[in-house]
Amino acid sequence: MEKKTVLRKPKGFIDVYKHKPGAEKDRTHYCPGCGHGILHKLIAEALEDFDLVEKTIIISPVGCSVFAYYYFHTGNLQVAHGRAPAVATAVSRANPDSVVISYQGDGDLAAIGGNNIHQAANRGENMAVFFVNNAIYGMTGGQMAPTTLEGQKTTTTPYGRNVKTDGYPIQVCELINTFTAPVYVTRTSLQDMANIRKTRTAVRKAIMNAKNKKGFSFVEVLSMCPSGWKKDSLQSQQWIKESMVPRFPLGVLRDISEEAETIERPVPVMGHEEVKKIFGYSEFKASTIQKNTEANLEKISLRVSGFGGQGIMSTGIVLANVGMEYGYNVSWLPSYGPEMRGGTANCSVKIQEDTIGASEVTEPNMIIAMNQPSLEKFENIMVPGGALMYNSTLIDIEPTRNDVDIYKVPITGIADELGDTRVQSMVSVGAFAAITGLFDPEEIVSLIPSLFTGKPDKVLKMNEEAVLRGYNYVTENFSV
Ligand SMILES: Cc1ncc(C[n+]2csc(CCOP(=O)(O)OP(=O)(O)O)c2C)c(N)n1
Repeated sequence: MEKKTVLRKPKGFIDVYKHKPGAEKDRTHYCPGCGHGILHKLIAEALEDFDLVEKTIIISPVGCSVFAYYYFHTGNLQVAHGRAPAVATAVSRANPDSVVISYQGDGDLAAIGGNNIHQAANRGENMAVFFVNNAIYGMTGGQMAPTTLEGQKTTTTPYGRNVKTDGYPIQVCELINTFTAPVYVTRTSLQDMANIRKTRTAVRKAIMNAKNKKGFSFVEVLSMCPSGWKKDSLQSQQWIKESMVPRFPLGVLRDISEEAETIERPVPVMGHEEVKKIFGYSEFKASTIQKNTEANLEKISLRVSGFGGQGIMSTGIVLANVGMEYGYNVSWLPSYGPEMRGGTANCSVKIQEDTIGASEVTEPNMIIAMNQPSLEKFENIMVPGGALMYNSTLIDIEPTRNDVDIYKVPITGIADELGDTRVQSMVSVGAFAAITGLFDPEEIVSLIPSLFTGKPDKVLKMNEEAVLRGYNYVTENFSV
């Protein structure tokens, strides 16, 4: 039989990378010649080969690899700058049977996160750390990192790193090797095929150590950054060989993986009593509110969106709270992006019977668009058959989707009629109840005092009125 070569992505990768709602890509965001992509591939291949994709949780850092979670078909967490080893510790301790990977750059791991990595190494946490040393802060435009070489020009050392003022490059592997607990400490490079193969071996060893609960494995990988170094790909590989390797010698500094004992730590378990003590709950009580078994729209994945100040977050919080009172599983995830300064602010809300996995809503079955940019941004990512409600007081254009139910509601106008634009969020809540059939407006009204504790009666009254007006507008103008 003729041998056939099939070229495909390893199963450790997601097939289509959904960077932004609506933007699907088959390639990563890394610059041409960057080493991150190569290391990602070695990890993804190993996870497939060892059948560990399902068991692995990758902690991605702040840095160029901040988006690793778009690529790996594993569990993913993206964490604050330098804190990956601390989060990886928690994940590893709470899920001892998982394979935990802390993936970090040199700014992340050796500068802002310097202490974090030392403490995790010293405790011998069960994790594989992949440390990408490209001698620079790549993501932010090429500033000096702790690993920047003597004399190396960066944007913050334009005359070259001066050891008299900037200190010496930190040899992180050697530092990690001073701790007693780590089982595997090695430095490899991506400068050519032979070294990529050695990196592959190191990646596999570290991952297997994590799987076999051997403890802390540390793989430093010298990696190209053509954009930050202002070199082309070949020059970058050459530069690793000629300049980095003499300062950061390659090879295994420690390998006691074979003889190391398997780590067994007690899994921290928090029972009902402890949770009660910490959060001050009186009792978990089952909902007494009757659910509507014939709702129009269920398993709500909602995006509420508009200008900052339009009560976007409140709408989401109120809906999530009402959902909780009905006994649904709920989540609310605000998005405070650069959008806050002028464009759109938005939040994701899920209300459903099933357990909620991810709280970000990437494929909404409902949107509430309070301004035009929101309508334009979010209508395209809706699933067919969903419900699109938009604020016709402020939006002059028509939605373009014809495979979803459209609800044109003068949300701001109704609130203004009631005498206070701020109650527009509760108009949306009432309209939501009518469109989905999920909540009874009278139930929402009865919950208002507990949702707005401490507010004067007049405010409560106006919010109650707003819910009913929003509800009635929908039932009177649409067949729901
Ligand atoms: C608390 C905090 N401080 C600073 C920054 C800015 N910042 C973003 S990435 C980065 C450095 C990343 O460099 P490195 O870890 O070497 O990763 P690379 O981008 O080179 O892969 C910095 C300083 C930030 N995002 N958060």
